[in-house]
Amino acid sequence: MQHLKIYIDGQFVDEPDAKVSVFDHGLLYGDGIFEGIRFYNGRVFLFEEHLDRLFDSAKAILLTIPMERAALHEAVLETCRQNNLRDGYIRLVVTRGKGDLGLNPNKCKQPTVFIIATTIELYPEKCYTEGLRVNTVPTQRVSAAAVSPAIKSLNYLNNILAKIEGNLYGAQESILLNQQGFVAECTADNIFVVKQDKIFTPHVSDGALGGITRRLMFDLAREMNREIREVNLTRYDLFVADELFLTGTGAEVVPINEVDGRKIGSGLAGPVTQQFIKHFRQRTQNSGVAIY
Ligand code: PXG
Repeated sequence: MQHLKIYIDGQFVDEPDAKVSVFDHGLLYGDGIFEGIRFYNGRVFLFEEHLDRLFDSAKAILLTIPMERAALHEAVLETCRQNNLRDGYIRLVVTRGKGDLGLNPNKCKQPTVFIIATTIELYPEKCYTEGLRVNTVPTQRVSAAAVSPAIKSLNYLNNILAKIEGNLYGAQESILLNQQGFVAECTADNIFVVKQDKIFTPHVSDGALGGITRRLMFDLAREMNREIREVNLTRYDLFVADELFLTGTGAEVVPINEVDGRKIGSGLAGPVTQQFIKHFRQRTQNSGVAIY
């Protein structure tokens, strides 16, 4: 099998040779940031939005990305080309770089940049018609006063603990609540509620990442002559929803059919969810930045 070509610090290397130091603070402390980006039909989807968020995450953690935006843009496209891919997933990572065993980032002189482009299939098609079984979990979303959930950092232990708890319940995704008991988001997805033909989603300030797919839902809603309202949501609001769905770069738009043992809808994606899935898929096919 042909190895993937990985971009790392200005070079393309075969996957077995793509290595970072054991002294890299991305590894030692989760000190770094990333983006997960999809490309469809030879075009990088919502590319500028992902770069905007990456630069915002960098600014928030006082990390200087050691490349101009235009060069990073080109490196991402070239990584797709080097692997002859037209549909897949990009992981763009910037770590604090190599330092010593102290956590002080001042010792890290050169951030590490690497880019992986590969194929992905997160959920089987059945999930998009029938939905996922999810659970709320005891691990709370980290508070914005501790580490802002708006930063897409390499520090995912909060989400991973929630995922582990969901796994223990046999759930396909886990929903995290914030410290006030309001719904925040899932481990790698935002959440939406449909009730009596109205659409709701948690505020970003309730502990949700400002998801790029989440933001797209607001645009698609306008196309559909609908409105999405940002509100505080409780578990009760999830239990009595007519429809629930998740959004994320990996998951795309995926219905939920059960939450904490409460059935949602008829067992098939509800009409509003189906409409979002349809409009989302159209967008993926007719927009994006050309790779070739
Ligand atoms: N919340 C969290 C905590 C996330 O990590 C989202 C929401 C959705 O955001 P976007 O911008 O993707 O609509 C994410 C997405 C993956 C993957 O492979 C995705 C994320 C993290 C790790 C893996 O789907 N982030």
